Amino acid sequence: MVSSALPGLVALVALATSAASDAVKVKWLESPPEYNNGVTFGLPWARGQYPANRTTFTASSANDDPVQLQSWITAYWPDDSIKWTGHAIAGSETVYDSYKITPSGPGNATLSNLRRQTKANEITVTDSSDTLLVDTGKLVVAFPKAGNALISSIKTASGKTIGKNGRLILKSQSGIAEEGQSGIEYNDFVSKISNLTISKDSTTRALITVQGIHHLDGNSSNAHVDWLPFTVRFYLYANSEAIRTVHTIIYDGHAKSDFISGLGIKFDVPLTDEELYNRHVRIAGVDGGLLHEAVQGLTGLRRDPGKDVRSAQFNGTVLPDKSTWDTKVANGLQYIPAWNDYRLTQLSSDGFNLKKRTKVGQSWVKIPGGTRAGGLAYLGGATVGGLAVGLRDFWKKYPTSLDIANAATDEGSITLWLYSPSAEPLDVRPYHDGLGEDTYAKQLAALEVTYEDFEDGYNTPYGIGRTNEIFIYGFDSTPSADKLSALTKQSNTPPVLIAEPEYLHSTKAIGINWNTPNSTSGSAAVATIETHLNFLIDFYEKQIEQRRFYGFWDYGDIQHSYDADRHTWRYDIGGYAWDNSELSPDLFFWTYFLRTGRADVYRLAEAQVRHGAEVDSYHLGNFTGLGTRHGVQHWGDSAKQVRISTPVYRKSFYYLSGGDERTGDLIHAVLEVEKAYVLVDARRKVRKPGVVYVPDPKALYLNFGTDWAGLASAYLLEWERRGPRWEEARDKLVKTAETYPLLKNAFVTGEALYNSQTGAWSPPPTDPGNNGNITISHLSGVFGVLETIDDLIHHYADIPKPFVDAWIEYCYYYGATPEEQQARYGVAFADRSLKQGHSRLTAYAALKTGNATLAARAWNEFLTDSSLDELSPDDPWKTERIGGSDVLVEIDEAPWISTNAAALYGLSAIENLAFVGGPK
Ligand SMILES: *[C@@H]1O[C@H](CO)[C@@H](O)[C@H](O)[C@H]1NC(C)=O
Ligand SMILES: *[C@@H]1O[C@H](CO)[C@@H](O)[C@H](O)[C@H]1NC(C)=O
Ligand SMILES: *[C@@H]1O[C@H](CO)[C@@H](O)[C@H](O)[C@H]1NC(C)=O
Ligand SMILES: *[C@@H]1O[C@H](CO)[C@@H](O)[C@H](O)[C@H]1NC(C)=O
Ligand SMILES: *[C@@H]1O[C@H](CO)[C@@H](O)[C@H](O)[C@H]1NC(C)=O
Ligand SMILES: *[C@@H]1O[C@H](CO)[C@@H](O)[C@H](O)[C@H]1NC(C)=O
Ligand SMILES: CC(=O)N[C@H]1CO[C@H](CO)[C@@H](O)[C@@H]1O
Repeated sequence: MVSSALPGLVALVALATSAASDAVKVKWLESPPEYNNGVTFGLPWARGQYPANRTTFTASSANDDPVQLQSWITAYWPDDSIKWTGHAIAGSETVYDSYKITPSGPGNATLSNLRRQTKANEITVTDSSDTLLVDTGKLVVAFPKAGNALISSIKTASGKTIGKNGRLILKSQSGIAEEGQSGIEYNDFVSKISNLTISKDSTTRALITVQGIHHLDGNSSNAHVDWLPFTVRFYLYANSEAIRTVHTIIYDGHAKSDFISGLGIKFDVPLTDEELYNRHVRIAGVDGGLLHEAVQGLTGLRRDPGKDVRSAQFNGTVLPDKSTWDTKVANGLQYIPAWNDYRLTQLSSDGFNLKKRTKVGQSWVKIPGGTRAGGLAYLGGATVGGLAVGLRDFWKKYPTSLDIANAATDEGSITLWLYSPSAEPLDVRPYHDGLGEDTYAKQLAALEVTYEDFEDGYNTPYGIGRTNEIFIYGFDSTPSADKLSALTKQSNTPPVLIAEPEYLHSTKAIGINWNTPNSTSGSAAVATIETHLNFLIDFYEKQIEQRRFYGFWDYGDIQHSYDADRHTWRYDIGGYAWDNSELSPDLFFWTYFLRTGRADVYRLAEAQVRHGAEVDSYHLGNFTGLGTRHGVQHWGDSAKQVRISTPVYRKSFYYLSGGDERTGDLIHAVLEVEKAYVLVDARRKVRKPGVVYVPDPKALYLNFGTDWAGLASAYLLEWERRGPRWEEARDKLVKTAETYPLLKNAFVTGEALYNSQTGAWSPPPTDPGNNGNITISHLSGVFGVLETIDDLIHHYADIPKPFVDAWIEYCYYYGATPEEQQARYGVAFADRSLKQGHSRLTAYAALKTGNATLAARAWNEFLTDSSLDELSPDDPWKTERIGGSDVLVEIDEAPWISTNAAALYGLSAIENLAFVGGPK
């Protein structure tokens, strides 16, 4: 801990922090963690406040004990002031309830002093030709630059090697034996490193990024190309015994012949020189529970070795010398079996099995299992130390398992399986054979019945991804059970530091489309809305649990619509099954979190980011940057659009997490849709036959809401982040702002030609003379376009006024009377559905024009929509319990809720309150 080591510094830091009254408080999202192994978080800053090139940051506890900090900028305002920062604090013995982050300029010499004084706790990196050595003060970790092992060794500060040869493993098979296929090939792959990078500043936090691919094991006589590319990020903090690991794979196999049958990470654990009775196995069970075993157990025997012996073994401490034991036990040791292998398998979200054996070739012995395992395993010894490996959301992402092997030999191992080899192989083939839908006409006819938009070749998992968080802990000796239990909890709920909602809001760096609940508004209507918002959040949290929205690919998603007859979500009906972010529940959850600071909502929204950005989006191939419309399989539907992959859904998590690097990559990758639009024409099935359109990068026929908005969000984030293409991204947004209002009917044009090389818009092919086309779609306004344009307007202060006016006009006219539409555009709009969801556009127009009548119109639209995709005050606002033989298991249902309606109600309520206050 810095404070106790540096008493002389306290005064200086107190000076710095009291001088700047601008210190920002961050506190733990949940209760303070028992152990602080280092943490990263993000903070927003108001425009113009802190010049990017002249600001430094320091951290302290609430009462000014200095805390070691590393800071970096994650976003800039256009005037070069800081918009968002990322910060890392080092591991520490003391865990404070909250921290103060203080920005200051170069004049304040105390800061450089602080920096120098805290250097003792900094990470050291030694870069040699073949290895990168990172020393946190507690662990020394060697990362090879080539070969199969991602980590060649992990040593403790005292020099004990407690982990070796950390490598990825993959098992696959070319067919399914159960289906009567013969000649199936079974393959084993290991990781092969292509490259390794380390973060530039690695003082408090070092980030090592390893990329590579899975390569056929050297012993194999089969042939298989390298596949399943991976990116694994290792986060190490000064003074920390933990390595946070973010593991990403992209599926690039053939769905019909590349079945993953095991995916994991494996470490060897040296055990030479440790007596079998001093070796310990710990496996996390349920709710903090732990399996306590010694490889050679001395409890429960016919003869008692002595109470101290038993108690030390149970505790995991060194046994008293053998000479002090009861001789019957000491002399009979060779007859006490040593347990070499342990295996925990979690094949569903509801139960796990556990077993052990003395060696290969002997029967397994069953150990009582349980419901939901914590997902952490430890192997080590009382004197040689050991290693623990844990997977976040272990049971939620079933099928998973943990293997401890060779614990009775000189070198044991721990394998964490992200996909359990005990499960059936991972099947990513289409769930139906096409049903004869070989023409667009038949596909559209099928859409009429099942709401599924099918097209052969588009139902492909090629290019989807999955990211998992793994925690690796190193110990000098077997840690206490309580400690491993606490670390299991932290691996599943990694500690998060976050600023107060009022501060986040005041900076205007994360949208003005939400505000904190106004408890003094005194309005019954507002109180009811708050109750309903809370009801919806609770409802989805409970549905995830009751309906078991869990699994390797599925966790993080929710479902789309309900089948009241069967009392189940329509998990098997075409476009009604997995939601894939339809109509932006993501924005509802994130804005609800921002306004309340509720931890459960953060976790809900975080899991959705990790799912939607990975599984529902493409990272390789023709669809890179696009996402998939809702369906029975996350990747099954043939509508590939950026409305699903849009970065506006990831922005809050990205910035609040201090710039989570994987999410940053995904946001950047959405720029690739410029290329995807040339290969995938979103309206190929529904365009009028007379309209000729050949996709061309200089003239892409796009909808501003479902196509451009997602790309615009990617451009805006690239600009804010100053990513590699930021100037180009900025210039394209500027060009759009200049050219879009030149379309005769601006946003009411709906679809027009976009030049992806310049950002310029021109009239659609149906109206080359720009006489004014009108294409209104209820979908244009409900995939984050308002939120993206508002962010753009706020970021780009000099945005041309005609663009803003054009947007306000669209917001005004979508819900205006047919007479007003007629008067303005010569026709009344045909499509005016999703009225409640569009009330937020009306409220936005009211905010921007200061028109109180319009504010009333917004609330009227919100409260009196009576169509399908809305929720009204007259709805029941309660669930009903259904049991007995009507259902598989007892559940609570609310058949009057669809996720479309919930998403639109939630986001519109929050935005209307923020834009115009409550209904009068
Ligand atoms: C810092 O940024 C400001 C504003 O862009 C600029 O005027 C100034 O020259 C910069 N100073 C340094 C030292 O780079
Ligand atoms: C690292 O290798 C991957 C291929 O595995 C490649 O896509 C990526 O661009 C490389 N990155 C660097 C920084 O060289
Ligand atoms: C084992 O732990 C218990 C509880 O902490 C303690 O009371 C006992 O003394 C320990 N036994 C040994 C031998 O360390
Ligand atoms: C809360 O509501 C009251 C009453 O409507 C209003 O006067 C006040 O300005 C509101 N406060 C905020 C922060 O919006
Ligand atoms: C990608 O697009 C190209 C051009 O349209 C097409 O020829 C090719 O078949 C597509 N590849 C896949 C895997 O769909
Ligand atoms: C677009 O404008 C052209 C020419 O004014 C007209 O013929 C065509 O029907 C319009 N199409 C739409 C979709 O409004
Ligand atoms: C940029 C900044 O925060 N500078 C501060 C340095 O400390 C003096 C007082 O010693 C403050 O007045 C400055 O604002």
